[in-house]
Amino acid sequence: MKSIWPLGLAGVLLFSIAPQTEATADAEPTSTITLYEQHCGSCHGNDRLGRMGPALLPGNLSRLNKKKAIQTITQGRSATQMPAFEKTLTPPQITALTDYLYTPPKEQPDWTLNDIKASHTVPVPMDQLPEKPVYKADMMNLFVVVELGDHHVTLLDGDRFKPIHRFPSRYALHGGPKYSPDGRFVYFASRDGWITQYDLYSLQVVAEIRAGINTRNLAISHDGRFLMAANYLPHNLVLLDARELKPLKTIEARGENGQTSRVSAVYTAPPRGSFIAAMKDIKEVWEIPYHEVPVSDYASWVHDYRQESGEGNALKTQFPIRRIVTRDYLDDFFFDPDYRHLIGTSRDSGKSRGMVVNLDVRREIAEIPMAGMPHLGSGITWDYQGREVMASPNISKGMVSVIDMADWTVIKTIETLGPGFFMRSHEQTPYAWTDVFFGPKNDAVHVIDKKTLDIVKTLRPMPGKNAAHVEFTKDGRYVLLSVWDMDGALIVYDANTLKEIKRLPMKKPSGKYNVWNKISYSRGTSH
Ligand code: DHE
Repeated sequence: MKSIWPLGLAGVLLFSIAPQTEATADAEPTSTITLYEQHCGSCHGNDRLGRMGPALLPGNLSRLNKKKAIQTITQGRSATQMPAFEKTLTPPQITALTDYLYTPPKEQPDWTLNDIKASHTVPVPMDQLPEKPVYKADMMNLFVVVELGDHHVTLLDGDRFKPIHRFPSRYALHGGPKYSPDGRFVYFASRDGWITQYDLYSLQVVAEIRAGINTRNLAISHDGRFLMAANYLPHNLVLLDARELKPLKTIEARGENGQTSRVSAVYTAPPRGSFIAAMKDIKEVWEIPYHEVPVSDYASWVHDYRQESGEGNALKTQFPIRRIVTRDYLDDFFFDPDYRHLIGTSRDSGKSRGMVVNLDVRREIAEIPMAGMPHLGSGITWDYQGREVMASPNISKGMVSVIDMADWTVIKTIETLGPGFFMRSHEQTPYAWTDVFFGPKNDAVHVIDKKTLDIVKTLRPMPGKNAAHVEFTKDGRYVLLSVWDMDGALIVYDANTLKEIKRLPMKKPSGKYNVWNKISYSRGTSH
């Protein structure tokens, strides 16, 4: 691997993204690289390989023409942390920066299977772990809470709402951490490619590996054998053994047309025994079955890895790719509860529609007309008047769409105080919660009655501070909500009375993940 940022450079620059100076026509001429480092480097990396923001190399910009790139730098990008630079930079400076982004780097960055293997560490091997937890708690009602503000994770007792432990994470964890099927191990992915396996019994890191340079997310097979990481850079998927993160295989994201692609995300489809990955730069969805892999073969690959440090022969033929060609790119997607359908959207098609892909017949079978930019990845489902509905927030308009999953019609559009990012519910609660993540009213959270589809209450947990992302306790009786601020908090509400129960100060808490809700694939949460 060539030219990578120093890994120890924690998030000191993270909050310096906002434009700081006023642009003037007679500003001193500045070299483009200095300009880039001054305004873009803290989020996208001085080497353009991505940090909190994505990598900015020509190979990752195939869907963005220069005109759109200029528009993005000038006006910012909705649903991301990308600010507008029109008050900071002059039009010629923006054009120069854009040209620079489309200039290939001196050395093409790469991260091969050998690089991945070389990054692998196992501080505490599995056979040295204790049999029982080193503390007392209901292990099924634990939460991990990601604190983005100072890159830490808090492990919380979900009965008493007391922190059990707080430990440093890799820089910029993103996406939901994934649990092993028994809930003992949790796996985190950071935007700069690190995968960490953490033991919730003994409170220590078991293994770590760098699976990519710029990573999207991580999925774990429902049988707990495999992990798959989806990358923006390089353009690939990386298969790991979930026991101690041994790397098994890299799968290049190359379409039928020969073009390579960033991977939008990868998820597990438990009833299918497959990983499902959507491509970002080619119009394809991939199903990669793992259920056909016999346990005995799997054991022999691990043996191969240990003995020869190479890919086992069996690996070369296993994990076939089943391609589904779609009409549009899939940036964001969701599944129905039995994983027969994938519902996806393209963020820049301007067509505002959801594509429904049947994974059995492997083609698009319906289109859902939807306004704005639905955030399907945050969708949830529940029973409504005897049918299954899904609800999705919208990252460009103040609305929640409720969709009938039998005929794919929008049965209600619920107006909200602004565009939202996350939604949550639980089988045992009458309510669904949605935030108003973007816009001036982002301190509000709406509570929707799942029977009437009306907003019944709007809470403002800390006026003036961004309230977002809730998660329920195992029994659905309490809701934990984040206030996304360096002086933020995790606030616990009674899920029925909607009264505040407790407030724990935290540093920009982002997502929180309940062990039981995740391993039981609750319909009210993300998977
Ligand atoms: Fe996320 C989940 C993509 C920006 C916080 N986000 C996800 C997932 C995807 C995704 C595909 C599901 C992964 C999983 O759980 O396995 N996110 C994207 C984007 O494409 C987008 C818009 C632009 C980008 O920069 O990548 C984006 N996301 C953000 C943010 O700016 C957020 C608010 C702050 C951050 O951490 O960068 C953010 N995303 C989250 C969180 C989850 C997430 C907290 C997990 C939600 C959950 O409950 O599972």
